[in-house]
Amino acid sequence: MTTFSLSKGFMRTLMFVTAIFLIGGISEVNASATRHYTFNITLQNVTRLCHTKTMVTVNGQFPGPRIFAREGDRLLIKVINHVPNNISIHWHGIRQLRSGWADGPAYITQCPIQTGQSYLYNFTIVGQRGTLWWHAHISWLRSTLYGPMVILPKLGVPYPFAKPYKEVPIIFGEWFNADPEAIISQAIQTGGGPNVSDAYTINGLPGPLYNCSAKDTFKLKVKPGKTYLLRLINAALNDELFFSIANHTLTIVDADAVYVKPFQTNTLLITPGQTTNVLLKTHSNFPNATFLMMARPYATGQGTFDNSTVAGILEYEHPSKVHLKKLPLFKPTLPSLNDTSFATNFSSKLRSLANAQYPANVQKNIDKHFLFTVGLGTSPCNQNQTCQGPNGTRFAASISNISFVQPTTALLQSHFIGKSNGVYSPDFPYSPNWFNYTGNPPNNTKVGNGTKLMVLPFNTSVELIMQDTSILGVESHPLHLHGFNFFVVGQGFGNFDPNKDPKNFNLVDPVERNTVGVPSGGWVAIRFFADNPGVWFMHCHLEVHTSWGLKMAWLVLDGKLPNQKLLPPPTDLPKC
Ligand SMILES: *[C@@H]1O[C@H](CO)[C@@H](O)[C@H](O)[C@H]1NC(C)=O
Ligand SMILES: *[C@@H]1O[C@H](CO)[C@@H](O)[C@H](O)[C@H]1NC(C)=O
Ligand SMILES: *[C@@H]1O[C@H](CO)[C@@H](O)[C@H](O)[C@H]1NC(C)=O
Ligand SMILES: *[C@@H]1O[C@H](CO)[C@@H](O)[C@H](O)[C@H]1NC(C)=O
Ligand SMILES: *[C@@H]1O[C@H](CO)[C@@H](O)[C@H](O)[C@H]1NC(C)=O
Ligand SMILES: *[C@@H]1O[C@H](CO)[C@@H](O)[C@H](O)[C@H]1NC(C)=O
Ligand SMILES: *[C@@H]1O[C@H](CO)[C@@H](O)[C@H](O)[C@H]1NC(C)=O
Ligand SMILES: *[C@@H]1O[C@H](CO)[C@@H](O)[C@H](O)[C@H]1NC(C)=O
Ligand SMILES: *[C@@H]1O[C@H](CO)[C@@H](O)[C@H](O)[C@H]1NC(C)=O
Ligand SMILES: *[C@@H]1O[C@H](CO)[C@@H](O)[C@H](O)[C@H]1NC(C)=O
Ligand SMILES: *[C@@H]1O[C@H](CO)[C@@H](O)[C@H](O)[C@H]1NC(C)=O
Ligand SMILES: *[C@@H]1O[C@H](CO)[C@@H](O)[C@H](O)[C@H]1NC(C)=O
Ligand SMILES: [Cu+2]
Repeated sequence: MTTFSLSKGFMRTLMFVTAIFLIGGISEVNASATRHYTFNITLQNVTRLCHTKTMVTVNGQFPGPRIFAREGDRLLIKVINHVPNNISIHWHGIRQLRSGWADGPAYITQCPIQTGQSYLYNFTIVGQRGTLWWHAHISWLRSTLYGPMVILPKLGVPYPFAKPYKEVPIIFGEWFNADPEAIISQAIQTGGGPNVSDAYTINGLPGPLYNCSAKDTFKLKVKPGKTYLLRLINAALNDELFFSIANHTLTIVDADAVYVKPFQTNTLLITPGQTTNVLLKTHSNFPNATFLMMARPYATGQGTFDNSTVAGILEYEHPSKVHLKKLPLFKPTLPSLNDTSFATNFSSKLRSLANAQYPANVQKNIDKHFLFTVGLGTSPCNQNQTCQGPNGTRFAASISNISFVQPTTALLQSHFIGKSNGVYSPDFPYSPNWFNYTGNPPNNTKVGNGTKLMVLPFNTSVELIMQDTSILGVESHPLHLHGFNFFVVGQGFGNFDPNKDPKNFNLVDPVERNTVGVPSGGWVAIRFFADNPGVWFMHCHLEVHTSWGLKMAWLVLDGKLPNQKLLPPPTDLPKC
């Protein structure tokens, strides 16, 4: 048993509040181990855009601490709740093989950790390496409770690309001048859309394009002629983001902690919940210039959104002290805010590496085919209340027209102890009544509701079509599946055609990931193998849509063999 500590190569320089983070040689993270972390959930005053607010943090840090591990490691993370809110933490993208109790979504796999209580998250990282992240999984607390998980390959196993000189986690977030918990609770009460954020952030810093924020700028200092590995994470609450660095090309090498066939691009798109590793090759000579890296949203819905831009600075270190401030500053050109053709083109370039060492084991014989609609809708206003949703209703969202009703106890525990009556029903509707999903919207926008689970026998091979609808407007929805990676075998616009579209599926090298954007006004086809017993949440990673009910859960039953069964819960599992 060893305890990992930040190594000497890990440096943190503070210039005003401008922070630079670099990871040194990866060999400094020692071989396979059990790694211990303590997450003390505390309140901390943090100032951005000249607004100081008291926020929920891990160990007083914003963004939260980084977790470093290697493939094969066991992680033991003790979360102690010292704030008034209920807390749970999700390890986003971790497969959690037979360790569903550690997955984290509140009321799905665990009751939340109450004030004064603690819970030890205990899981092993099996067959995964790359960048993932952790975040709170209750209400909107993930707006301040998030951080990177850097999973290195096993010691001695190289990357399938040249070893980078340095590695840099870059985590995008959203800053609200107000308390996000108050924003979402007010929206739920009124039925209207929640207020949007005031800024985007890079590693917690909004950068120079906002008022009163120039000193809070992420700055990456680089040397000429080197390759840097940027570990990008979109932790924003409600917005997909375009990202680009002026005068530099990025090589995408990984998506959601799975290697991809490398390709070059000036701009990338990353949805909330997604991660991607990219190589940044610096100019071979000192360029006599400084460069901005910028991110701003890709937005397809009808609602208002934060249309601002976060910027960081890429600065070349020069041996002789040139006046860096006097150098010309170049800005990248980002796609327009609604550039769906960029989104389509970019996602079509993502292919699994699919070589002998990292094969793409795409499911070929499908046991169960499902089509779920995903989209918005309305639910009726309470009597005597005036609601601020469409035509005096409340905004809602659904999968297969079921707006998920959060239970008051955890689904996984109800399943495990065999007491599901009154908690959930195992009758999630797998196929909606056909309508012209992406045509003129139906005049009835009302959604159904319930706590319904889709039950899968152990080792079911699943194909799922997720079909966007035009109800209240088409929109891209980044759907995230817990407990599994899936292959994205096809996507298209309009209505999925079961006779025509499967002929074009890519079963050779489809990208394998845990979060995929359902195209605005289109569909996506994914395949996964249900080899992990437990209750697995699936939801839109736009938090506002999740709050409106765009979520459901799969129940994967135990297999016959002893090693195919969910283990009993840990003794410190929180109670509701
Ligand atoms: C956690 O933070 C609280 C409040 O700051 C402090 O009282 C407590 O000692 C901390 N616990 C640990 C284990 O660090
Ligand atoms: C935050 O600032 C307020 C006002 O100055 C102060 O009362 C409070 O104790 C501070 N909270 C923390 C956690 O530092
Ligand atoms: C973590 O889980 C493993 C597998 O269930 C178990 O053997 C081990 O005792 C647990 N560790 C702790 C500290 O609870
Ligand atoms: C950066 O790109 C712009 C626009 O393409 C170009 O005009 C400029 O010369 C480039 N600057 C450097 C330092 O490469
Ligand atoms: C670098 O740029 C500055 C300002 O534009 C200019 O004065 C200087 O001559 C340039 N140096 C070189 C080596 O190009
Ligand atoms: C952002 O939205 C505001 C308010 O709707 C608008 O005035 C502004 O022009 C927009 N900015 C951009 C860059 O689209
Ligand atoms: C995208 O936005 C531009 C400018 O705001 C607008 O002219 C155009 O119609 C929009 N395109 C789509 C497909 O909505
Ligand atoms: C609605 O208001 C009426 C008249 O004020 C009252 O009689 C009724 O009980 C109210 N209904 C509900 C559900 O609050
Ligand atoms: C709201 O009502 C108007 C007029 O009755 C109707 O045209 C429109 O479709 C309704 N919108 C929604 C979202 O129900
Ligand atoms: C669905 O609606 C679209 C747009 O109104 C229309 O072009 C298309 O023909 C419709 N499809 C079917 C199968 O009715
Ligand atoms: C909704 O559409 C149906 C079928 O097109 C029609 O019969 C019905 O009258 C419409 N309802 C309203 C409220 O417009
Ligand atoms: C579920 O739907 C029923 C029937 O429309 C409605 O009365 C109830 O309020 C809904 N529940 C929730 C939590 O939205
Ligand atoms: Cu969504």
